[in-house]
Amino acid sequence: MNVCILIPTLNEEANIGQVIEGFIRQGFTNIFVIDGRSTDRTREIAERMGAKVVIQTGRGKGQAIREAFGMIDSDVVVIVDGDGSYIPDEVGRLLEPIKRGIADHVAGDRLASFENGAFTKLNLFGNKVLNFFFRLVYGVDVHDMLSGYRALTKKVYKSVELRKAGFEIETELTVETIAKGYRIMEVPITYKKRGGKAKLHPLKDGFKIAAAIYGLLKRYSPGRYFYFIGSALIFAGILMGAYVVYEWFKDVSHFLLAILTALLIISGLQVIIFGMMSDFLFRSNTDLRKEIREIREEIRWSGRKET
Ligand SMILES: Nc1nc2c(ncn2[C@@H]2O[C@H](COP(=O)(O)OP(=O)(O)OP(=O)(O)O)[C@@H](O)[C@H]2O)c(=O)[nH]1
Ligand SMILES: [Mg+2]
Repeated sequence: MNVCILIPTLNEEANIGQVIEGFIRQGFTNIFVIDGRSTDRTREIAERMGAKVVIQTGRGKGQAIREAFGMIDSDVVVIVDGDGSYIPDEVGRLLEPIKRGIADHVAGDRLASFENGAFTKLNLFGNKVLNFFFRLVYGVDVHDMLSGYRALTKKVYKSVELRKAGFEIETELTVETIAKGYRIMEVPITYKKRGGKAKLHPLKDGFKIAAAIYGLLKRYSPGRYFYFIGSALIFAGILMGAYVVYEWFKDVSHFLLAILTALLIISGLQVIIFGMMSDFLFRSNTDLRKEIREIREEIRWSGRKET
């Protein structure tokens, strides 16, 4: 099983050397640095240490990862931040479930360990809220979906469809994995304080990630995407209706509010029905795509036997 260590970097001269060195010490020689046009010595240091260094053509961590996936061909890719916050010695924890064939995508869970003190209070809170939100809307049990330390098998990293350019990339990787029916698993890892300067803006990127979590739900379950919107409309309608009825008992009539109540509940129901229909269409479409994938694999294997 050959493994490529993929490191996205943007001005990480303070950390990149020790990160690469750590992986080399573990016996990994295939190290791929995808750089976002750093203006410091990042690329020079990485090249000197024997890493393959490529400058990304676009912008953002997401675009960098997507581009790198197209250039890599090893059995497994390990993605790790170049900021020194993850420990190279712990890479075995990520690879173990893949070696044993029980997972296709393994993410390092920073929140499971007692040594997650490197989080700022805001980042820890934000991470917990976003993970809670993810579990709520997807109904899938993940605890650190924004982790920057993860291992993916070739079938996963070659089939995920990535469109997000920035820090929503981890969300998209998680959603694409479960939407395509691959097995994701979390293992506890340590999280250290990063050296150098953070590139992530907690509030701006936090809101973008929250929006991505909801927006990407369409790819996993379009039904759910509409059920939540429909339920919110109906909930608002019920609250308003309760107020209208309460006032009516006091001999006050709210005509316009009563109409609005009806509108909210009816449109909520319609959105839910729309969700049911899209779920139905999506399911048959997913089954079809799965069938096509299986047939394609079959053809590929029988082709191999003949040659
Ligand atoms: N190629 C590339 N790498 C990037 C870009 N932005 C950030 N990175 C790298 O992506 C990794 C994660 O970025 P960080 O700023 O550490 O983000 P974070 O780990 O989510 O946030 P912190 O907790 O503040 O460290 C680091 O190795 C960055 O150098 C980019 O635009 N292009
Ligand atoms: Mg970091």
